Amino acid sequence: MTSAPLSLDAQLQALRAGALDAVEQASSLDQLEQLRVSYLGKKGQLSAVLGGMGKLSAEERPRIGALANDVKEAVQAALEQRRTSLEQAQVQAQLEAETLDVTMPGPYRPQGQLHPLNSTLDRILDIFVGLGYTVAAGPEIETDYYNFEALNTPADHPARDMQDTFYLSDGHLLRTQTSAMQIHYMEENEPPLRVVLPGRTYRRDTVDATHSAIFHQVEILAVDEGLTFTDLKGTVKTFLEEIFGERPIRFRASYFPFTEPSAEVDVEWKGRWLEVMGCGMVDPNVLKVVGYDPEQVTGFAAGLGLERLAMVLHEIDDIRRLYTSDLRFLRQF
Ligand code: 2NM
Repeated sequence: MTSAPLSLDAQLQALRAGALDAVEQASSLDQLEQLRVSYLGKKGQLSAVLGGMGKLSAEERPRIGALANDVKEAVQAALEQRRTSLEQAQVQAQLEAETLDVTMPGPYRPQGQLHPLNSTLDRILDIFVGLGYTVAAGPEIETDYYNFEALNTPADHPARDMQDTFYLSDGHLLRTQTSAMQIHYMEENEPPLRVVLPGRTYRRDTVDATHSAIFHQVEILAVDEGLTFTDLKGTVKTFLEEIFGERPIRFRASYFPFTEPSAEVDVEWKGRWLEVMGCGMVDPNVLKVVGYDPEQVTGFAAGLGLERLAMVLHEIDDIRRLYTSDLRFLRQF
């Protein structure tokens, strides 16, 4: 027994039922698009069924045509409805996945702070910049000329001793004082000048609580017509008041190869005199060496050890703490 071919009527009804069912089951927009192509596309199932319309009688054709249209519209409507609900579900899922809990604690970002040497240096530089000084820098590897000879330090001076200075095999050395930079600066600049030069310095010291082979100095230099020791004293006093507050200071006669006269400056601190800097009028020999005329200009200079000042200000008892990067220590500042 052969089953009679289904009438177009029945085929359209079956197509509609199948399509509506499949659309209802579709679980993604991709799948839905595949269904649309499969049912309503140019080469889809509805077109295939309608291919048989040519054989229909003239009375049947409008009815089947109207039915085909109904089916098409029903499938289209179902596709549209399903698309809307799938899209809404997708948005809903996305919203849930991206929910932001505004009550959640933020990520922990550890807060760093300046190293005490840097914060101390910043304070010093700010003071001198406020007085009209320019900040400058220079090389750490020097020649004997810039580190000693130009600074009026004679060949037999103890500071030149191999015991005190790091010499490189090619005859260069690691600067033992930032003053070497002043010579470069004066060579490259004409008076009047006011400059503050911070930097790392090197000495062959045995390391202990108050000595380090690598340390830092800050020096100032002013060269102009008519500068006197009084100008130097005023500058030093102003600086120390900014750093330590208003308290007694005293100048003690001293000696440096590159200044004459020279003095050391003490501050009264916790009931005792504390030596904090050296200073003096730049020796005429130094001015001559850089091509200045000591009859025309005079200069004053002063220098201090950065570690020592930071240690006094922060009550640090051992210079090595400044270099060992122990966070338990550094977090205190
Ligand atoms: C000090 C103390 C006294 C100084 C002198 C010079 C130069 F280059 F102008 F001669 N620069 N720095 C100087 C003078 C430094 O530090 C304790």
